[in-house]
Amino acid sequence: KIPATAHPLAQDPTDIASNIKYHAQYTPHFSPIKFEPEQAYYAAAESVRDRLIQQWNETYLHYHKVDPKQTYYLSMEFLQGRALTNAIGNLDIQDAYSAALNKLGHELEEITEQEKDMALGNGGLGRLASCFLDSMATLNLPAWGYGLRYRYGLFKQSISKTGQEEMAEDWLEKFSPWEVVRHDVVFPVRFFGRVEVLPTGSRKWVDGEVLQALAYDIPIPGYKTKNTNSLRLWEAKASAHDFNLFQFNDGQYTAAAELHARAQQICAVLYPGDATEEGKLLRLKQQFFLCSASLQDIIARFKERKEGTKGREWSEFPTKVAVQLNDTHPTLAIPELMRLLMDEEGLGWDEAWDVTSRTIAYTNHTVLPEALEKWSQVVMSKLLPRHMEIIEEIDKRFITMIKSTRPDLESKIPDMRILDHNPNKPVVRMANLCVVSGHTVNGVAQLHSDILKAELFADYVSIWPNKFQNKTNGITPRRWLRFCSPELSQIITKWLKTDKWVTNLDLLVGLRQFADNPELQAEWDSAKMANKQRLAQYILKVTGETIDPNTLFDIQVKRIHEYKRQLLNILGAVYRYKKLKEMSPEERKATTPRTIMIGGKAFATYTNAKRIVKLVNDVGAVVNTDPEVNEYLKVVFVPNYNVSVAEVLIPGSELSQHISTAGMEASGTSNMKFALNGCLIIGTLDGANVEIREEVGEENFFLFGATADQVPNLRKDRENGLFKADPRYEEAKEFIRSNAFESYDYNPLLDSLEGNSGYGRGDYFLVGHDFPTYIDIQEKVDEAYKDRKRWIKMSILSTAGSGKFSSDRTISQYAKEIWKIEACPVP
Ligand code: DL6
Repeated sequence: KIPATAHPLAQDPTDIASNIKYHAQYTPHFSPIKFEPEQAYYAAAESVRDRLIQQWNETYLHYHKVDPKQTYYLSMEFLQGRALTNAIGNLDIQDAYSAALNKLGHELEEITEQEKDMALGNGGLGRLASCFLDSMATLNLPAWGYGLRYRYGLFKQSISKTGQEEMAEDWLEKFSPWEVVRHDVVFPVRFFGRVEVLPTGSRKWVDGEVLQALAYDIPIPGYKTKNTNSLRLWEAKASAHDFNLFQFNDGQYTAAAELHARAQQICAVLYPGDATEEGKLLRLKQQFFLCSASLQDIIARFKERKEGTKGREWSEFPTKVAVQLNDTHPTLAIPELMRLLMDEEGLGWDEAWDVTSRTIAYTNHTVLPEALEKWSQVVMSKLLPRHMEIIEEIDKRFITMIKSTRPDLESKIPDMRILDHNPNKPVVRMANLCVVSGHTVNGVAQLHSDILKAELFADYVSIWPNKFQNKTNGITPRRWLRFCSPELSQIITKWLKTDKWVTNLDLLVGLRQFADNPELQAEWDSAKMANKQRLAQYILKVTGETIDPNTLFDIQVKRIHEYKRQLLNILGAVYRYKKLKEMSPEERKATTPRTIMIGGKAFATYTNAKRIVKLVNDVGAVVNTDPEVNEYLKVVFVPNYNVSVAEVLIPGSELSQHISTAGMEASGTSNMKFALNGCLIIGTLDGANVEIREEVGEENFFLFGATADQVPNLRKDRENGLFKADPRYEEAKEFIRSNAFESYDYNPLLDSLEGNSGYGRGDYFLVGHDFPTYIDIQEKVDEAYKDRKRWIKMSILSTAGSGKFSSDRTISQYAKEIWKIEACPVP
C-alpha cells in the first residue's frame, strides 16, 4: 500500500519506504515482477545515494567557493568493500532504513549481503587508502582519492583439490549504484609517439596513440557530517573516430576496433601478470593513465577556481594542491606534472621543478626489494619518450647537485641516482625518483620509518634530514568496530557513557578502569560469544566445516607471502596435531581446544604462496576429520578473504597472528583491527606490532621471535652453517614430508627452509629460528585462555589501548605535517 514517491531526503520510515519503492519503479534495473532481496538492495542503495548526492553536490560547491588547499591521494588500489552499511551508518539513518525495509518485507542485514565488494585493491595498501578516505571526509578535509576503475577487481579465490583457483571478480556484473559517470570530465592520455622540438626551442610530445580518460565518481560520506568527498576513478576509452568503419565493413572486425580493444585492456584488471614484456608494458600504461588523467584534472580545477580570484601565479599551485603518492605506483605523476607545466603551460624548468617538488609527497609501504619498482629505460623511452627526457634531466641535475654540494657522497652516486645504467638492464628506480623529487617521504609505522632512515634512504637523509617523517597507519573505527560489531560498540558506549569514541578513539582508554569489573566482563564475554557464533555460521556456509564457538578462535588473515610466515603458523599447527595424536584421551581433555583459521590470496604466479594455501587446506582435511583430535583442534582455510569477510572474522576473533620476520612488515593494519575488537595478538616485534604492544601493555601481547636488528646476523650465521634446528621444528617438517597430509610433493616448499643462504632458500624468513619461541609462546596462550576472567580482562585492555590506531589520528597528522590543509566543513 506504500506509494512510490520520490521523497529524496525523507526521515520518516514510511516516506523512506516510498522512496525505495520509487527507485524500484522509476529507476528500474529489473523487470517489474519481483521485489526480492536483490531488487530491494539496488533500490535501497539508490535511495541512500539520493541523500548522498545532495550532500556531495553541496560539498563540491562549498570547496569551489572557499577554494581551500586540497589533497589528492593517488593510489592504484582502493579496497572499499561494501558501501551500503557504511553509508547508512555514516549518515546515521540505520534505524529509519531498517524500519523502512521492514515495511517492504525485507531485513536490512539480508539485503546488505547482496552487495558485491568493491575490491579494487590487493591488501593493506589499498584498504589503508579506503580508511583514509573515510577519515578525510569525517574530519571535513578537502581531500579526494584518484584511482582506476578496474573492470575486474582482485580475483575471486576458490579452493579445489589442486589448491587455489583464480576467477575474475565481477563487481560490475550488474552495475554499481555507487558510481556516477561524469560525462563532462574527459581528458586525453597519450602513449608512444615522439618529442618534437618547436622553433621556440620548447619541446612537445606528439603522435603515438591517444586514449580518453573518463571520470567515474564514488561518494565518500563522512561520519555524521555533511562533507562528502569524492573517489574519482578513471576509465579508458577510445573515441568514435578511432573506430575504422571502412575496415569494419570490409570484415576486418578486430583491426577496425584495435584502439578500443587496447583501451579496454588498461582498466581490465588490477595488477595484470608482469612476467611477460606485454604485462610490464600494460602495468606501466595503467600507472601513467592514472597519473596523467588525475593531474590534468587537478590543473583544470586549479584554473577553474583561479578564475574567481584572478591572476593567480603558478607558484601558488602548491598552496592549493597537495598530491600524495601511495607507494611508487603513481611516481609518473612527477614527470607528468613537470611536462604539463613546461610543455602545456609554458613554465621554465626551474619554475616547474619548484612547483612540482613543493606539491608532491611520497609514502613508502615496503622495504621488500621485489616490491621497490624499477622500470626498464628502454620500455619507458618507447612508451613515454618525453617523460624519459624529463627523468634524465632530474637525474643529471641531482648528480650535479651532489657533486657541487656534497663531494663526500660522490662514491654513493651510483646507488642514489635515479637511473641505473646496468648494461644488461638499464632501469629507472622509482623510489629514488620519489625521494629526490618529493618534499616529504614517510614510512607507515615507527619501526619502518626508522629502517627507511637508517638503511634504504640513509644517504638521502644526510642531504635532507627534514624530508623524512613517520606516519603510523590507522584504521577507521566506523567500519572496523562501530558497524562490524554493533554488540561490542553498544557495550563500549554504555560504559563510557558516550558514543564520542567513534570519532575520538582515544576515549577508549576510559575502559581501563572497568577492566576488572565482573559486570562489564560478563557483557563483553557475551558480545564476543555472539560474534563467534556469527563467525561459526559463516564458516559453515562457506566451507561446510562445523566449528565450535567454545574453542579458542585463532585467526591469521592477510595476503599469503613467505615474509608474513603463514608457513610458521601451519608448521605450528602440524606440531600441535602431532602432539595431540601422541596424547592419551585424558591428556587431550586438559588441552585448550583451538580453531585455527587462515585466509588470504596468493598472487597467481607466486608458486610458494600457492603451495602454502594448499598445505593449509590439506592439513585441515586430515585434522578436521580425525575423530581423536577434532574436538581439540580444527584448521580451516577461509576462502576468498576480502573486506566483507574480514568484517565477520575480526569481531569473532580471540587470538590473531601477526608473525612476520621482524623488519619486513612495514606496518600491518589488520593487527590494529583485531586489537580494536578485543582480540589478543601473538606477534613479532615488527611493523605496527611494536606500537600496539606499547599501547595495550606488554602483558596483553604474546611476543616471540628475533628482533629486526638481530635478523641480518642470524642470516649470516645461517650462511656460516651456525644454525641449529630445534628438534620440534624438524619433527613438524618431517611429519609433512612423510605424506601425513597428502601425497603432494611439499618438498620444494620445505626445501626453501633448508640450505644456507639466499632469498627464497636457506630460510631467508627465519622460520626455523623463530619456531621454538613461537611454540613456547603458544603454550602461554593456551594457559592464559584457561583463565576466562584474565582473558576477558586482557581483551578489554586490548580495545582500551587501541585509541592511537584510528585513521583519524593518522590523517590529522598527514593534514598538519605534510599536506598543510585545513578542515573546510560544509555549513
Ligand atoms: O601501509 C599499508 C600496508 C602495510 O600495512 C603493510 O605492512 C605493507 O606490506 C603494505 N605494502 C604494500 C606494498 N607492497 N608490498 N609488499 O602492499 O602496505
